[in-house]
Amino acid sequence: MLDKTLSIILAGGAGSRLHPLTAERAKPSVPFGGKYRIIDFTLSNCLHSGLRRILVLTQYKSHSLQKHLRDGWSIFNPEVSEYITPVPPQMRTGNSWYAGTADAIMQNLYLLERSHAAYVLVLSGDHIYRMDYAALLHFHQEQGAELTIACMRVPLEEARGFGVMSVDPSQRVVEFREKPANPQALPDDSQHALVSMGIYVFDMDLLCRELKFDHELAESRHDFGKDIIPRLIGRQRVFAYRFGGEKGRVTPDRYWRDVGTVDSYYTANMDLLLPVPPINLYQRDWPIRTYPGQYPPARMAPGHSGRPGQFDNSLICGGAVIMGGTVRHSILSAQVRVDDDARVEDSILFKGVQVGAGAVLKRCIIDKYVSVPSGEKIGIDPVADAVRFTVSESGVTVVPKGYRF
Ligand code: ADQ
Ligand code: ADP
Repeated sequence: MLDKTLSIILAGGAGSRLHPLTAERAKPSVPFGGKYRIIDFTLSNCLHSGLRRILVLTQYKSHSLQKHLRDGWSIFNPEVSEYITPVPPQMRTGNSWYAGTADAIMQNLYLLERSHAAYVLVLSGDHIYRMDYAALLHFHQEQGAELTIACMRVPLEEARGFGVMSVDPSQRVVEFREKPANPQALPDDSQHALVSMGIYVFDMDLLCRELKFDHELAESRHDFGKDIIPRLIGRQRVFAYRFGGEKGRVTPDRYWRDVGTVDSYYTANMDLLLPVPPINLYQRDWPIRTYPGQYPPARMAPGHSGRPGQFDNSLICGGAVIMGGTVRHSILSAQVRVDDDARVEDSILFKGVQVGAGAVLKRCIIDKYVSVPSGEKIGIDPVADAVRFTVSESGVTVVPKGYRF
């Protein structure tokens, strides 16, 4: 089945709720976990699942993403480059950009038709998870499904941000509502709902037919969740695949995050610092690939004061230097520098961030190459920060790329 599957990663959405991290880059290209970009998780899943025909559909602010795919997934990992094809928007069906997720594929229908694949795996480029898609494809075939939607339980109050579904005992989907105001709970669990992960396996024939039909509908938004899927329920064999049911893995995969907002992005990063992180970056049979920057070793050293540089429960990438500062429960990307008596806590510092002597950072995300002056305080007073920066609902302060103090 793997040979007969074409994988399509949707990587073109605007990611507006992740602003300002997406001010200059598409969401799949936002740095994650110190050395990765968000899309690396989905691409690694594809490779480790044995998928070898992968299209990445780009659109919004795709320069950074294109560069990452070229450098991380081609030049520095040449053995995988032949499997992955970035596709720019080409306006093949008219004078417009992709209107919605289904339109993104419709505008590239010629790539589907000439692939001679039997199945299309539709994936999103902005989720953090580890998943063996081979098990999903196997389920699709076993059920004789025409469309299979990967799904999982989430707390009821979170469900209104997703496609919410109901299934019968054979796991056939009997109802699908995109982002309902009042999501329906599971029959056996009043606190949770079953939601779509935005991961679909389509029979090629059904997908091509439906995309062409949808293309002609003036009132359609040309979106899988809003238009295509609700229309197929009750008419075609649509099944739900419960994520986390795969057998034979060292750790059961139950962790999946749509990092669509600053708060969900921040929390998913911080999850990597839990005593047992829910996603294992160290599993040798499932490495997350990325751009392998060439950096000198990370270094902790005494600063000018003679006090030692320290860190505790943090991820520290190559070339980072902590000279007399203290870093706690934080993620430091490559080439970050923390000077004398500076304190960094519960924060995420992107590549090349400089933290001057005595500065204090708490619950911050600082974008690439920002230089924080000596003595500056960020994240201590959210009201004052909100005047200068973006502060999330839960009080995480984001200092954007290019910010000058
Ligand atoms: P959303 O999270 O709202 O819902 P959506 O904005 O449709 O997802 O984006 C899905 C993926 O497609 C993202 O990776 C995005 O970057 C990409 N994308 C969006 N617009 C695009 C465009 N015009 N061109 C190319 N790519 C584009 C969906 C489903 C829900 C489900 C959640 C799970 O509709 O039912 O619950 O995903 O996260
Ligand atoms: P961003 O702000 O998102 O990093 P860029 O336009 O700077 O936007 O593009 C970044 C991408 O370029 C990275 O994802 C990475 O794969 C690639 N890249 C190329 N050279 C380097 C480098 N020397 N250091 C880090 N990333 C690099």
